[in-house]
Amino acid sequence: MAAPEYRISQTQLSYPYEFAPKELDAIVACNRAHGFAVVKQVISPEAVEELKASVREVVIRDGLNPGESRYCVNFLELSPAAARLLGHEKFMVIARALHGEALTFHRSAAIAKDIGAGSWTWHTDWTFPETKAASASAFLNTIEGFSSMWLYLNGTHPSRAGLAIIPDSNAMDWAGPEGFALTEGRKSFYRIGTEPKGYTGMDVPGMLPLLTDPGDLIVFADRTYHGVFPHQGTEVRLSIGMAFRPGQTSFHAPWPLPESAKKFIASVPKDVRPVVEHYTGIDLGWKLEG
Ligand SMILES: O=C(O)CCC(=O)C(=O)O
Ligand SMILES: [Fe+2]
Repeated sequence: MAAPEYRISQTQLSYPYEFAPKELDAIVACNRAHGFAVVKQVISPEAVEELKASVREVVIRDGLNPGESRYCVNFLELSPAAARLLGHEKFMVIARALHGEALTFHRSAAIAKDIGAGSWTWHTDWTFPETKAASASAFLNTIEGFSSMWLYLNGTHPSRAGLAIIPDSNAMDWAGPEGFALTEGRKSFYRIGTEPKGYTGMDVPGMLPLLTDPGDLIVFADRTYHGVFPHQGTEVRLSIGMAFRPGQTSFHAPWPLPESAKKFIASVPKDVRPVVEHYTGIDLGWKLEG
C-alpha cells in the first residue's frame, strides 16, 4: 500500500538557511538570528553508514516494538563511531564556530524511530528559569547558549518522521504561533480555546518542515521549538544529536559523575580531552527532591 501523500506547506523564508560547511559566518549568523541552520554534507556516506550501524547496535539491539521511538541519552559514551565525531574536523569546526574555540561536550542522544510512530509533541528543549528542573535531562537543558547539532542519518522529510522547526522561536519573548498560547513553563503550546496541553498537530502557522539528505547537519538553538511528523516511510529512522556548551569550565550537575561517563572521558584521544574534561554525564535516576 502506498503511503498517503504528504502535503508540505513549506513556509517561504526571505533568507537562506542551507549552507555549505565552509560558510561558517553565515551558519552562525542564521542560527543566532533565526534559531536554526542546515549545513549540507558535513559527514561522508561512509560515516553515515558507520553511525547507522552503531545506532542499530547500541539502541535497537534485538528490535523495536511496532511504532516505537527509542532514545539513548548517553550515546557518545556507548558508541565509538559517534565519539569519533569529536575529532571530526568538518563537524568540530562548525561546533567551534557556534560555541567558541573553547567548548565543552554537554550531552548526546541517539533515536531509533520505527515506521508507524506518531507525531511528537511540539516543544523547546530548553528549561526556562521559571521552571525547576525535575530530571537530569531538564537540568542539563537549563544552560543558555547551547545549540543542538543533529544528524538525521536517513535524511529528514515530512513523510517519514521528519523534523520541523519554527524559525525565530528562539527569541526569549516568543509568545507562540499565531492563534496559540504557550503551556505552563513555556515547554510547548496549545491552540487557544482548546485544552492547554502540548500540541502534536503538524499544521502550525510559521512552521518549517526540514528536508535534508543523509550527511547533512541540522543545527538549532537552545530555545527553538520543534516538532516531528508521523513516520509513514519504509525504513526505521535513525538520528544522532549532540549539544556543546561554550567554555571549558565545570557545570555543577547535582549528581556524581556516572561510571560510564568516567570511562568515556578516559577513552578519548589526548587532543579531544579538553572538550570532554567537564562532561557531566547524565544520571537518569536523579530527581529533584521535595
Ligand atoms: O525525534 C526527533 O527528531 C526530535 C527529538 C527531540 O526533539 C528531542 O529529543 O528533544
Ligand atoms: Fe527536542
